Amino acid sequence: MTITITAFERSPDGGKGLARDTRVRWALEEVGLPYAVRLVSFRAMKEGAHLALHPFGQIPTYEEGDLALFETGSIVFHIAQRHAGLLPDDANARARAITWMFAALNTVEPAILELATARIVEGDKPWTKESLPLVADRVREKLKQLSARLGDADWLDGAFSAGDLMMVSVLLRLKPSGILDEYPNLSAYVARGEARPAYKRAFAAQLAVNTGKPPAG
Ligand code: GTB
Repeated sequence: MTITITAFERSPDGGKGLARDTRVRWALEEVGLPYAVRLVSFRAMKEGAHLALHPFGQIPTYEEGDLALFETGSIVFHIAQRHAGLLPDDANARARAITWMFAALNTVEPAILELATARIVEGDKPWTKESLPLVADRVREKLKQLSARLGDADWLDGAFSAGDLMMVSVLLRLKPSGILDEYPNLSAYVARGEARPAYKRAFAAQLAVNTGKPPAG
């Protein structure tokens, strides 16, 4: 059955892979599922056809037969549940991998989004000069805790899982800030994620959309 996802017609990051279709592409690449991409403009995202798929008028969405999903957590979980490669077979290990997906989205990502909002959306506001260091420290607190848990392991709980895919995707958003470099084991963790062939294919595919050039190779 054809899988179709949506992505920005032109991502504001110009193809750095920070828009959330990248994590869905990555999950699909990890499990070896082919997919099609429908590109949507900012205007189309807020109109009827897209709103029927995504009530909040955002990307990405996921269509497979008569199933339509939104929210990257739900989409990646759906892919991971139905296809081998992203969740362990052992029930307890599987539950822990799912826990890391939730931790990435509910505990780590909100702090990172707050920082992105302070820097990009509110960068010119009078209060940002004072609030930015506080917001950055809230991110550091989460990174310190995550770094302590990861230690010198390659992945968060044994083999690479959907939990790592989501955590690396969330942490990638920090790259432009330089904060990630303060935690060498976390920057190495993110680099390990980026080095995965499936991530490289996902990144190249979204870059091709944003540069108009087909992926190399
Ligand atoms: N919780 C939802 C999910 O995980 O699926 C959030 C989806 C979401 O935020 N989608 C964004 C969107 O559609 C794109 S990814 N925004 C348009 C809108 O709300 O009108 C967020 C994003 C956008 C741009 C960059 N960037 O340029 O660096 C990074 C991340």
